[in-house]
Amino acid sequence: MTAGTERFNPLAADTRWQKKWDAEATFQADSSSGKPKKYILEMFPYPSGRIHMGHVRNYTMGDVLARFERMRGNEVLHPMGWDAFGMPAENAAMEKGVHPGGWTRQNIANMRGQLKRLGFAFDWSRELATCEPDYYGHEQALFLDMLAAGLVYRKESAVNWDPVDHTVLANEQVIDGRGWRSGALVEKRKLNQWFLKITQFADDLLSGLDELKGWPEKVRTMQENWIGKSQGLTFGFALVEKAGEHQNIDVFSTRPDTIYGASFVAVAADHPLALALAQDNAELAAFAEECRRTGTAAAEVETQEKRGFDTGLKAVHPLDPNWQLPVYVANFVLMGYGTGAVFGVPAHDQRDLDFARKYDLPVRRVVSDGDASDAQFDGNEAYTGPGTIVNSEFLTGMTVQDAQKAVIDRAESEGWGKGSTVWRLRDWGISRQRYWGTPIPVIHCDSCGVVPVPKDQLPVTLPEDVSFDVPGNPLDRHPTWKHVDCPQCGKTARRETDTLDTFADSSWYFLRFASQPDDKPFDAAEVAQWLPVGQYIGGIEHAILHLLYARFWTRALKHIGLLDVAEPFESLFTQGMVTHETYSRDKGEGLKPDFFSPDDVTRSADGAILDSDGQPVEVGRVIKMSKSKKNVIDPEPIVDQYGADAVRWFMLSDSPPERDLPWSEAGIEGSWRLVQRVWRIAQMLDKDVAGEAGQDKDLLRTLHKAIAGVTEDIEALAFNKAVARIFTLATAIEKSQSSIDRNTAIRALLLMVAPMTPHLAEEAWMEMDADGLIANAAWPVADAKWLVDDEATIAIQVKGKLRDTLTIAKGLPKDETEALALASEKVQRFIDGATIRKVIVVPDRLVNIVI
Ligand code: ANZ
Ligand code: ZN
Repeated sequence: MTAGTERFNPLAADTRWQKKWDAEATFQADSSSGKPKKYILEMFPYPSGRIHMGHVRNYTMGDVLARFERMRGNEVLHPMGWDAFGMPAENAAMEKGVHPGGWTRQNIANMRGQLKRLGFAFDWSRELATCEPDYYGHEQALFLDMLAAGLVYRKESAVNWDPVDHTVLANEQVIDGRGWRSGALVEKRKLNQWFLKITQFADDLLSGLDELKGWPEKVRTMQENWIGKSQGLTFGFALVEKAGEHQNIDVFSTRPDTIYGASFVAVAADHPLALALAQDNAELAAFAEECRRTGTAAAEVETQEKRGFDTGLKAVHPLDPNWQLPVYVANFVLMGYGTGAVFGVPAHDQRDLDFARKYDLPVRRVVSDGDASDAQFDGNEAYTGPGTIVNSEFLTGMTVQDAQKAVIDRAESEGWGKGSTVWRLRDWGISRQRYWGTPIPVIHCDSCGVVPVPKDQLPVTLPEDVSFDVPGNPLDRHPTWKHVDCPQCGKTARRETDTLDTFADSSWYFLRFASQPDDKPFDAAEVAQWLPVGQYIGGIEHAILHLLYARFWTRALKHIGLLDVAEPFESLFTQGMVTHETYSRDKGEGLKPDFFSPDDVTRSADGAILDSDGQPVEVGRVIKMSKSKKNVIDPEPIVDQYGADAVRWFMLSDSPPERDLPWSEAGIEGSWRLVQRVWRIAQMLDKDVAGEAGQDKDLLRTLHKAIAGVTEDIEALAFNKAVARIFTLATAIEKSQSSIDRNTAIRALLLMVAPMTPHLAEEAWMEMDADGLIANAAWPVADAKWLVDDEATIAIQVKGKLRDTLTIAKGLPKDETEALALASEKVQRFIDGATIRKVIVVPDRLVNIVI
């Protein structure tokens, strides 16, 4: 080939190299390799049908890292698969009359093709889809192991019930309290549901967060809050008069130090005491019903007006038999937390203060804010800070902390309370009354009860012949599927028709990627080769549930003895979103505006017009690409037009990876030009050069600084910085007059862009007559001597006499300076084979060799 093609042509290059990588199995991970192992993982996608820009950004980042780590000599596992069960497939089945399986598999085929066109270095040989029996069958085996280990149980619990469609609804299917399809008001129904005992690991999941130094602080805090460990005192208030069975109200408090500031006791609407009283109090029953309707989600409770119902009962203060407190049923007390009852301290808790002002209850200061310390508390803002206890008998004068301890000690010694820990975390309800999920592998027998499906009968596969024309669970109404014989007694029995929450599927997929035997979910020894995942990359939307569940499964499997790893993800990175401005037209009062796709709009400096009618549309804020706002750019036509490398480059270069990336036409065009510029630089390689290397010191300094910097940047996932450094180097190459040094720099430049723009890099590498694929080449290493700016001239003495001078890079380490000095021919002549007794190095100045 002559001087090379003028322009880089991705149309030809992209497929050529993609085929080559496939044919050579370049990115297949070898579990038995002796090289150091690195596991790079991006959160696997839901096969919705098409890849979106968020995927492209996510997978490009992981890809750069994976390719980089390979070039650095690691054996890299970088797999891809499909989180393929879930509601959208059933919705498609209902709306379009297709089979969820067919729909899902077609989507997977489409998206696999799209991913392949982007040239991601995935080990496709390990591809998996959670909807296939060879995945979910192993999940069923793990479920049975957990069941045997006592980590699974069944309990009656409330579900959302659509009374028109006669079906259970997922939380996402309840919109403003109504069923998403029927529009009917959703009811709470009690059903027997399966639970996983995540709370057994609450303490461990919490303390484990401390070790996760490679996780964003923000995510660790979110998990910590979700687990929600609270320490305090649980104690009983005696009722002055018995209410039915009830003699006592147990409360939980994190602030026992404020016990002398109590002004009321309140119980939840679902508290047994409230339920008992409501039986012959219609007014209370109505109030409780209203509390239930308005919701008890934490966020709602915070914002809604604090309201209560005075039961007329009185509770006795545990530290003063003459002190009686009114007992309320209140809408801000939740039944599912602590004991479902509290004592209220208005001066030091905002909810209690709002409540006290509304019902005109006493507000007594018991913690001094440093200024005021009298019992009279004015104002409507509770004081929740630290301070000295006041107006509190034996506690007065103590710090908040000491007073907490003092009250707990006294309660325990007098026997009316106990120090206790309360968790916000609840066990994980995993039952879904859905078709498109992993069947829960148990059988219900009238004689034997719940019987696990014997492992040799796994997988329990989903029936294919199901219909979605009527609401409800197709597994339940299937004519034959659920009718089986009991594996224990042989009598007629029923299969469980609940399927597993799809979060179960994503709680162990990273283990199956690492090891895929046929006869078991994974091999512990092989998993140990790869795990923990060195770098996990995904969206912040998974900061809580997915990551917590995956951490829990890993621990649970370790607990059972199936695994040796406790924390699955050593480092976590949450990338920013890809955003775009919106185009809309107001449709007048009360109506939702019309949104338009960027494809249908022509944007200019002064605004945008809709192509179809030539009239202006409103240009809105730059926000996350979403179907509802129609501000989505489909990656595929962009890849058609610019090739994979320009798209990848754009994903990396314009914003720090944790920030949002605004998509723009100008941006992708800029990337395209920069890709071409790298190509032109590659063409500058001069094949027949002679002469001495090391002449263009400026270039070499820039080169080695770029190598050191890019290496560091990629390690830190600071891709945009790496790109910037590459361009500094590009400019230096373009200016250089030394063809031999330039060649060195061009080779290194290509190696450095290889993880980012791999097709271009392979193409240029081939034209250079280099051996093999650049994907297999070694990552360049910076030469320390070029990393310092200035040079120093040093004197080299042998036995105190000047024998040579050398120009070296300033700041060169002592051992390297010494090595250079000893390498001098003149110096060697004076040493003349004698034993060197000592070498004195004064950095940047002098080397004295004593013989
Ligand atoms: C008295 C008190 C005084 C409280 C004070 C707070 C401040 P965290 O930190 O979230 O665990 N509480 C207890 N159970 C509750 C329930 N089921 N529903 C609503 N509120 C409940 O919060 C613990 C505090 O929340 C407890 O401490 C209790 O109010 C309230 F100056 O007791 B506290
Ligand atoms: Zn039986």
